[in-house]
Amino acid sequence: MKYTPSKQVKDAINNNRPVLALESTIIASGMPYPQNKEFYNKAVEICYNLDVVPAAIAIINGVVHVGLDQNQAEHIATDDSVNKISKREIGVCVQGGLSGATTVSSASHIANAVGIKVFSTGGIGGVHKDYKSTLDMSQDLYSLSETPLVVVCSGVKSFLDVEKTIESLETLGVTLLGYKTSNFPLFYSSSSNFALPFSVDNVEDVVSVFKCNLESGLRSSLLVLNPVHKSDQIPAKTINKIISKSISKMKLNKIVGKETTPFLLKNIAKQTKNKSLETNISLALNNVRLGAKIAKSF
Ligand code: PSU
Ligand code: MN
Repeated sequence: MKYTPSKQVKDAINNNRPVLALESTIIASGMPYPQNKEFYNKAVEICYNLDVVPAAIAIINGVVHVGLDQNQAEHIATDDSVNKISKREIGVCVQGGLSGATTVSSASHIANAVGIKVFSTGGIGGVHKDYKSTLDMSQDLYSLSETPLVVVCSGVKSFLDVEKTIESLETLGVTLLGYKTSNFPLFYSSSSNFALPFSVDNVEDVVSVFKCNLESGLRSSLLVLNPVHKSDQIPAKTINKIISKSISKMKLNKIVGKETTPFLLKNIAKQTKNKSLETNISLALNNVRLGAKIAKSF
């Protein structure tokens, strides 16, 4: 299967110039329109201001694009027929000539395959709270264990079991590195009681840890935990109550599988009068900024 980088992305990779990979599920279903498109435009602008080439990854009519133009981004941001494509579904999406937004698992897989080293997202997938009865654990975790990439995030999706996810990341051999934090950030909230054993406070150190990982033969990702700015966070106590209410409502409405994330995000946004959306945008842009700086520092 061939991947199709834009001319700009191809030139940058060939000339060893900084490129930052971005997933597109955050655009397709992580945020509503038009905030998703505005988020994308701002992300692109942040990259260009730092002389880094943005490479959002999406499948459009069976073609895997690395680097999207305005029309392609608009398609992903607005078209309801766009599928959510994880790593195992790249092939079926391409074969069927379909369109798909990439998750962390598929985007990181494709980014690595074309030679990109750094990838920014909002929150990764992980172990769900009802794992014991559903076995719902994101492919993201396995993908991170087999993809040598620097992945910048602000924790895991807000409604997951953080403790179990951290445990699984250890089991799967994914290195955790706090960026200016000594505890695992909780997506909407910048700190938690989960201690991170290692942290750094500059991008040069992120790059050198990653290089040491590669030199020691590791093929897993370096997960950089970048907390949301304190001024934009929602206190854990407040947001946890809201998340619990949303999960109850979801169970009442018998929502399962792929529908769970969009339902919960919409419901949390409604209950917080869109504050959760603002926080989500703020942390995701902050991760783009840090990811771009890391890419530049290679
Ligand atoms: N975090 C969010 N919203 C999202 C996602 C993460 O706050 O929409 C997306 C990311 O693309 C992530 C994916 O890779 O959800 C994981 O989905 P699942 O749990 O179905 O594997
Ligand atoms: Mn899942």
